[in-house]
Parts: sequence; C-alpha cells; structure tokens
Amino acid sequence: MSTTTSSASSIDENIQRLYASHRALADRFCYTFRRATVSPKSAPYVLFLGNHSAGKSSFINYLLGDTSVQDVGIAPTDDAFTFLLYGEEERDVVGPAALEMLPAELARLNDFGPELVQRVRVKVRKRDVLRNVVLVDSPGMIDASEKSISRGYDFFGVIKFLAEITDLVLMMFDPDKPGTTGEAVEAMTGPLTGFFFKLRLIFNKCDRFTSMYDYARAYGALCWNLAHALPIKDLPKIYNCFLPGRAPAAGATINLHDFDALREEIVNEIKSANARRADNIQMAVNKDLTCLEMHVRMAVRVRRALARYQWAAWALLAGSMLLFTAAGFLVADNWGKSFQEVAGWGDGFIYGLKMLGVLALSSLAGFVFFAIKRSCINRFLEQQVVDLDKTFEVEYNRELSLGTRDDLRQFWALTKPVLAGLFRARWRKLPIFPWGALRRLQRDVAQVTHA
Ligand SMILES: Nc1nc2c(ncn2[C@@H]2O[C@H](COP(=O)(O)OP(=O)(O)OP(=O)(O)O)[C@@H](O)[C@H]2O)c(=O)[nH]1
Ligand SMILES: [Mg+2]
Repeated sequence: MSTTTSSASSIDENIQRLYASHRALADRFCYTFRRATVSPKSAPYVLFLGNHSAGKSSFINYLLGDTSVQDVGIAPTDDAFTFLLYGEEERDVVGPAALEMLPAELARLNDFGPELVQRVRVKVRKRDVLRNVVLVDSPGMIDASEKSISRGYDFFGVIKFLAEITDLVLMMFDPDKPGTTGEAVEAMTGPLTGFFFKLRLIFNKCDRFTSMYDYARAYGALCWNLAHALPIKDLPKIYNCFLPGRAPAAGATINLHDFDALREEIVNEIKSANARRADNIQMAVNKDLTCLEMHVRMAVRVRRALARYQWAAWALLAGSMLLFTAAGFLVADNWGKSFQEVAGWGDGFIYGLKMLGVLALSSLAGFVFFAIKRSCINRFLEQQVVDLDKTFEVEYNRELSLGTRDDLRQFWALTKPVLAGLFRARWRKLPIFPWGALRRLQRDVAQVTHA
C-alpha cells in the first residue's frame, strides 16, 4: 500500500514539475492546459454510457451482485449521473450534498449549473467491487428528434469532462438501437474523440437473438454505424455480451457460451481499472503537452507568415509615401517659381504654401495607404485562418507522411478552433520566437511519450 502511495506521489510530483516548467510558454501563447486535475491517489472511475435501456444500470447491479441498487426498466429510466462509492454505512445522497461527497477532482461538475447538480447522485454501498473502483452510471442517450426536449445542461460537456477523468469508458449498445441513437453518434464524434484508448464498446443483450443470422445482421448494423461515427481507421474491439439469469429468447438456436467469456473479460477490465490509472494520467499529460507543442508550433508558423506580410506591407507603405511625397515636392517645385527662383518674402510665402499643400496631400495619402494596408493585413489574416488545415499539413508533413501519428489529427481537431479564435483576437501579441522553450517542451513530450 505504502509503495503504491509513494509511487502515486512521485507521479504527482513529476507532473507538477512538468507543468510548472512549461507554464510560462503556455501563458505567452495564451494556451490553457486542458488536463483535468486527477490525482493518482484517488480511486479509478468507470463510466457507463450508452443508449437508454442498453443495460447500463443492469450491468452495474450485476457487478454489485445486487439488483436493487440501480433502477432498471424498458422506458428511459435514469436522468441522473450516479456515482457508486464504497462505504460502511449505506446511503443515497442527491444534489449539492452529493457533489460534496465526491473527490475534489469532480468539483468542476458545479460549473455545469444547478440543473446538472440536481442530477448528481451518490450511492454508498458496502460491496467489495467498489473498494477498488467508483462506478458512474449515466442518463441513457436518446435520439436526435427526442433531443429537442432539452436536458437543461450541457450533456456532452459533462460527458467530455467525465471521459477526461475516468479510467475506463464503457459505451453500451443493444440490439434495438445498434449504434443509431443520435446522441450516441454525437458523443463518439464529439466529446469522446481523443479518449478512444479508454473506450470499450459493448454490444449487450446478445441473449435476445434467436439465431446466428439474426445476430449477424444486428452486429453488422452496429459495425456499419460505428464505422461512420468513429474517426479512426481500425474498429475497436466490441464486447458482445449479455447478463445471465434471463430465460433465452423463444426458439433461440444461438450458443451463448462464447458471450460469457467476453462478459468476464470486461468485468476483469473494470475490476483492474486501478492498474490503468497511472497510464491514463500519463496519456492525459502527454495529450496536453502535445497539444501545447502543436499550439506553439502552429502559432509561430502562422505568426511568422503574418509578421513577414506585415513587414512587407509596412515597407510598401513607407516606399509609396516616400515616392508620393518626393513626386509631390518635385511637381510643386516645378509649378510656378522653383526654389532657385524664389526672391523675397512674397515668393517665399507662396513657395511655403505649395510645400505645405504637398505635406497635407501626402498625409491624406498616408491615411488612405494605411487603411489599405490594414485591410490587406486583415484579409491575409482571414486567409491564414481559413488555410489553417493546409498549414497544419505542411508543418506536420514529416510526421503525417510516416503514417504513424493518427493521433496528431485528433489533437489538431482540438487545437484548431482555439488557434483560429486566438489569431482573430490577438495575433499581434503572440511571440514570433519561442527560443529554447519549444525545444525543451519537445524534449519533454518525447520523454513522456516513451516513458
Ligand atoms: N435480455 C436482456 N435484457 C437485459 C439485459 N440487460 C438489461 N436488460 C433489460 O433491459 C432493460 C433496460 O435495462 P437498464 O439497465 O434499465 O438500461 P439502462 O441502460 O440503464 O437504461 P436507462 O437508465 O434508461 O438509460 C431492463 O428491462 C433490463 O432488464 C441483457 O443482457 N439481456
Ligand atoms: Mg439506467
């Protein structure tokens, strides 16, 4: 136990050190660290997501060996996020008091507003399985048409936050809705992007099939839908399973024994979520620092292009002004009496007026040239923002051409909107030269990646 605690402390210290050493660079480039502050010392979380009636709550009851813990039913049953914790004294708590019972890293749930906080539930149960893991049940996902009835809080924001801090995310489907509910697809294309390494797909209720043909059709439909929803090349493993203790479907000819083995596999994954915690924390740090590196590299590349354009525009403006003024003086000098021909106060006064006129005209031209320069720079900036994808392909050409870094595109999907907003709002404030800070960051990213 003490070895675990001391290794958790050393992970914590290393992370703190890493973040402290790159915070100045992040601040200079207006990058907000994304990693949720998860402590390696707290119990791991397993998050159950999926269509309504996919069997999330039933699976949790099965794990706890108690059918009375979570309510189950055919109709959408749960509208709450339920955290099942271990405790000697069993009790149920809802709302703000429930949030207070949860570890500090979950306090950010408060930011999603009272509608969510009222739907946070804690159930303390004295079950062995909960000694090593916190189970999180979630409201069932519904179809896009049903979604018009608002949940009253940012459901996908909550999913994203929980996916960040949890160690295992189980996404459950059932034969009635094999991956087709709008929210399930939206979750996989949105908030779960970047967390596929901790995502396990479960095709539940396989005991409902009457024949292999029946099963193959539903499984095919699930794979088809997932292929469209998951922005990754390889389909992750799908755990086909069912919960025991139910009478098989009438006339069923399908052999369910193989599904038993897959259920046990997923149960073991849940029970050993503890072992994944350090890895998950390291992955989160790696992702955050890689995003920072990407943010800085791309910011510097675009900032330099903008700086070059700006300098060229200033040079053009200064040159045009010089030419315009010189030409003005020349014309004014040759118009009426030239400088050599000026004799007396009267001539001098008229000559002075001519020159003042030239100065006034060139100031006016200066304003016009300046406005043109500004609008050209703004147009160039907008073009740079529109072309961010192309710039990314150029900047990461070497890494992408090797074909080994699919994750970079996922990181880019997170980084791009932030950079676009940053360029539009304050590109002039971004540094052009990160000096050695970027190299130090790249060295640390490489170290974390290969640790
Ligand atoms: N045949 C069969 N039925 C199951 C299985 N697992 C769950 N069910 C049934 O499916 C129905 C829905 O189960 P729940 O556990 O309430 O589903 P849920 O995903 O929690 O649903 P929501 O809370 O509405 O999101 C219940 O009637 C369960 O008895 C299974 O493996 N096989
Ligand atoms: Mg439920």
